[in-house]
Amino acid sequence: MDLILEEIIDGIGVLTLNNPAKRNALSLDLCAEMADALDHFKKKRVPVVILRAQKNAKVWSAGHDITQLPKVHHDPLAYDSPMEIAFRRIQGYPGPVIAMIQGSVWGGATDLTVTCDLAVGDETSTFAITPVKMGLPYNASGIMHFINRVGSNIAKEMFFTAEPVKAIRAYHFGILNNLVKSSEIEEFTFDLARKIAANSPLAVSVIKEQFRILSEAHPISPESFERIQALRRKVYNSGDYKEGIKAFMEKRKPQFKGK
Ligand code: LCV
Ligand code: LCV
Repeated sequence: MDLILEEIIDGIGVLTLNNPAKRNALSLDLCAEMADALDHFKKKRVPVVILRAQKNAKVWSAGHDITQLPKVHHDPLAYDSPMEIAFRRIQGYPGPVIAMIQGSVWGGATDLTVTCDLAVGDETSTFAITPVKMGLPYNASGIMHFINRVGSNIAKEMFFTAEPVKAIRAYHFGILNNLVKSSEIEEFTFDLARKIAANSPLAVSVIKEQFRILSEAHPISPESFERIQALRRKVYNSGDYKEGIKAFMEKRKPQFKGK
């Protein structure tokens, strides 16, 4: 079954998350299909891509497929994991990828949203980043996505509380470029995409790549890099991480012990 629907409508690429039974969880297969679809669009020189869920979805995406997270002693967000590969495909796509959000967005899917170039949401959209709910160490590039988008203090509030941010605040925080009514979001987003597609695709793609290079220009010493890795290893080797996953699978609240 296609976990990602791939269409080209009026010259605009449209990717639809298509696994509502699993709340569009970012499974290994769904992420792989997303990366492939972007490769197909790139070959067809599609200038702008819209990433959406099915119309009026209650849940845009439930985030990383928790049943596929490594149980313990493995990095849950490794550089070569399908979700991270899909994120880098979006960043490297030679044209804007616009997230069109209806419904609730969880965990890695909120990272996906702030990794996209633009985001348009309706009044039902909410955004939560949830590693602390599972005792999980988020990764450095993922944290940078949030700092670059909303700034440190807002990003810390989101990471420390793991609470969903509602549409109005998401708009004020800059998670959303535009907040429009559910009834208007499709037309609004397609108009935005068409406006961009009417400009020079070469200039747009080069300016996007410049943004990427400049926003990632954070010199970090090898020692700092190793310290980040050691800190994260402590977390994904911890009993808390094991308990976090187990609690989700058993559909109960986790009992964290801080080690
Ligand atoms: C696998 C799922 C999921 C799911 N994985 O429907 O950011 S980090 O670091 O935390 C990162 C590791 C990450 O992204 O972790 C995932 C964070 N996601 C969440 O915490 C959201 C977990 N899901 C939920 O809270 C609920 O499912 C929501 C509120 C999204 C939807 O609730 P609703 O009552 O509408 P169900 O919970 O009944 O879910 C429907 C089916 O989707 C599966 C869930 O197990 C169920 O499957 P079955 O019908 O087979 O029981 N599902 C939902 N989320 N992230 N599977
Ligand atoms: C030379 C001009 C100009 C002009 N240069 O009056 O950001 S980047 O990367 O794009 C960067 C390279 C950059 O800054 O590119 C320039 C971007 N600027 C624009 O796109 C605005 C171009 N101008 C216009 O859209 C209109 O001129 C505005 C809306 C500014 C004003 O319109 P209005 O009808 O009041 P006219 O267009 O009739 O212009 C009056 C005179 O000013 C000249 C224009 O050629 C005209 O000269 P003549 O009377 O000799 O015909 N002019 C206007 N803008 N950027 N010349």
